Amino acid sequence: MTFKKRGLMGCLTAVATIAAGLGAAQADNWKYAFEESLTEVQGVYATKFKEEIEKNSDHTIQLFPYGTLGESADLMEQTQAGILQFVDQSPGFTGALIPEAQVFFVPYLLPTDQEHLARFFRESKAINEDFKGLYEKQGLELLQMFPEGEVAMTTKEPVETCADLDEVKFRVMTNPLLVEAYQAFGATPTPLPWGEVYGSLQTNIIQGQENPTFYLYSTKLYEVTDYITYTGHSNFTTAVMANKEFYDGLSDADKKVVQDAAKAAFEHIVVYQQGLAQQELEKIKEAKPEITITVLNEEQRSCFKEAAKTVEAKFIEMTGDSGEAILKQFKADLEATK
Ligand code: 6CS
Repeated sequence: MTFKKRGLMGCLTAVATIAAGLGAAQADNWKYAFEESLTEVQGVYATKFKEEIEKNSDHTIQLFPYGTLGESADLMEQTQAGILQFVDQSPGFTGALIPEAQVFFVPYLLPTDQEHLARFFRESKAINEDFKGLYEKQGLELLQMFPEGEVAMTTKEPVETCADLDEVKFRVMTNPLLVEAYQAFGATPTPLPWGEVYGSLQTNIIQGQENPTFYLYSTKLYEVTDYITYTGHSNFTTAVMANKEFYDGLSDADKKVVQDAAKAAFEHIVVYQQGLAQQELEKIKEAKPEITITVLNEEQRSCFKEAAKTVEAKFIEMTGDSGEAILKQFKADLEATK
C-alpha cells in the first residue's frame, strides 16, 4: 500500500468512526420532578417510569421528590425553562396556566369507581388528544394523566351538609375553579401551596382541606383534623409532562421509549392503587382511633350536587367555547367507558 493510499484509508476510517458516533444515541441524564415523596403515588409512578427508561435506553433519570426543588409552581417554571425535562403537576396547580384543566374540579363529574376511572384515563379522547394541544401551547408535551384516588374532606368539626362548612376556612389548591367550588359548597376557600397546609391546620388559620386517603395518612393530616368526610365530589388527578422543546428534539426511538414508559407506569399505578385507600384508612384508624369517618348518603350529598351545577356553569364562563368542548368530550368519554 502506498503512503497516499494509506492516507485515504485513514481518512475513510475516521469518517466512518464519526458517522457511527453520530448515529449512536447519546446517553443523557434527564431530570424529573414531582409533587409528592418517592413512596407516594406520584413517586411510585416516577420510579416505574425511571425503571422503564433505563431498561430500554442508555439514558438515566434523576428523580426530584417534593421539597427538593420547591413548590409545584416552581417545578412548572423550571420545566417550562427547560431546566427540568419532566414534571408531574396536578391540574390543581395548572389552573391559571391551562384553564381548561380545571374541568377536573367540576364536582361529581368523575366517577368514584376506580376501574371506570382507569378505563376513562386510558381511552378518553379529551385526555389523550384534546388536552395535548392545550398543554403544547404552554410549551409542554402531555405524556400521561392518571387518578390518585377519591378526595375526602378533613375538618375539625363534623360535615354532614353544606351548612356545616359555613365559616370554615377551607384550604384548596391554587386553582380558581376549586375556589368557586368551595364557595358554592358554603365554605370560605383559602388557596395555599401544599407546604403551608399542615401548619395552617395546626395553628387554626384554616379548619379544613381535601385530599385522597393515601395522602391523609402519609402526610399525617389526621393529626391536625378530627373528621374525615367522603362526599364523592372529586377524584384527585395528576399529569406527567415533558418540556416540549426537549421532547421535540428527541429521536423517534427515544420518543417511543418515553411514550412506552409513560404507559407502563400508568398500568403499574392503576394496579398499585387497588385497595390502597382502604388500607391507608385502616392505618389512620389505628393511629388515631378517635377519628370520625363519615360517608355521606345521597340525601346528605344533595346540596353538594346542587352546588355542582353552579360550578359547571362557572367553568364554562371561565373557559368559553374551548372549555365547553372539553367538558362535552369528557362527558361523552365517561359515558363510553362505563
Ligand atoms: O393537596 C396538595 O397540594 C397535594 N395533594 C396531593 C395528593 N399531591 C400533591 C399535591 O401537592
